[in-house]
Amino acid sequence: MIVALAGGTGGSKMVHGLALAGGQRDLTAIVNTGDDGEFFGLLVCPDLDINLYCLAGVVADRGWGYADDTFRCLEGLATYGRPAWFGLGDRDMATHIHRTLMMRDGARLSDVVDDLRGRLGVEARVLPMTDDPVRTIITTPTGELRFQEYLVRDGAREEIESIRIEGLDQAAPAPGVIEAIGSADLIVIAPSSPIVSIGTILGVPGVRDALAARRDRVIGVSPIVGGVPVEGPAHRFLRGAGYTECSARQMAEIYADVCATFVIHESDAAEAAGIEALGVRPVLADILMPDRPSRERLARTVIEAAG
Ligand code: FO1
Repeated sequence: MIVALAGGTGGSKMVHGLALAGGQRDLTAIVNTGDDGEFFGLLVCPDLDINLYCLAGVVADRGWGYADDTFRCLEGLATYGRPAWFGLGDRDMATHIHRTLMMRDGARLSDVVDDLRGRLGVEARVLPMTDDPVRTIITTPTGELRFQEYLVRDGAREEIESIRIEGLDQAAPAPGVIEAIGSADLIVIAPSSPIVSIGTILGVPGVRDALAARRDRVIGVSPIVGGVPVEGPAHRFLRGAGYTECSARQMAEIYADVCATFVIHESDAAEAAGIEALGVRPVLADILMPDRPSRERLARTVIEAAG
């Protein structure tokens, strides 16, 4: 069994590649829920949905939301003066309505994800990191923002002063999370943000220790190439969390206690010695995943590198 820790757009590509390389039945994705939020009274879980849609083969080309969706409902809400900056498509909205109704009737988030998984024909196991509400709050010079307000509404424009993950200290790992880590043949840390995606998963009490106990079987993939994030404003999140360096080496340092092997881009070969000095084995590969073949190729490299 391969276990992947993943955030949204970057992480889902790695999860998809692992599914292509090793099959969905042997794959468990443990997914960040710190990006979740309430919109129009509906619970929206972007990273879980991106991974589910990706594994189901229905994700839109832009990497989030449902393929070929329409936005009539959102347009209607805008007509009524409602904020429509978060692109919830009509088909996507059905996911959020179904989830919210199930939870109103007492279901846990992990029950909902398993229900969505089955109905969308996904064979891989997809687990939220926790069933408890966890929300990433960003403080900028102009005030506190919910994660999606900072990222999507405001386009991650401002510098971050601090990052607070509400509810994380009280959260319990979702059923199956610790067991999956404990019994996995291989655990892959996807190239998602080390602060607001993977960092949040590792912050769920018990998860970092469970991973550290399997360190020899953990392999990470760098989300940074040439000092620049492959996707999203990871550099802002790093600075907001107090890191001055944005590099593959810095990523390896953040994961050094939980990860024995770290895959970096070939062009970052000069950072390999610094990574080795941390006690982490560096592996050089083409880690960019613009399309299906490159995702599968990287997944095979990761599986082979872990031995
Ligand atoms: N990302 C955007 O950049 N703009 C959007 O309008 C947007 C809407 C959206 C709706 C549902 C969903 O599941 C994801 C959505 N995302 C959108 C992606 C998402 O906000 C981020 O990529 C993740 O939170 C980061 O992992």
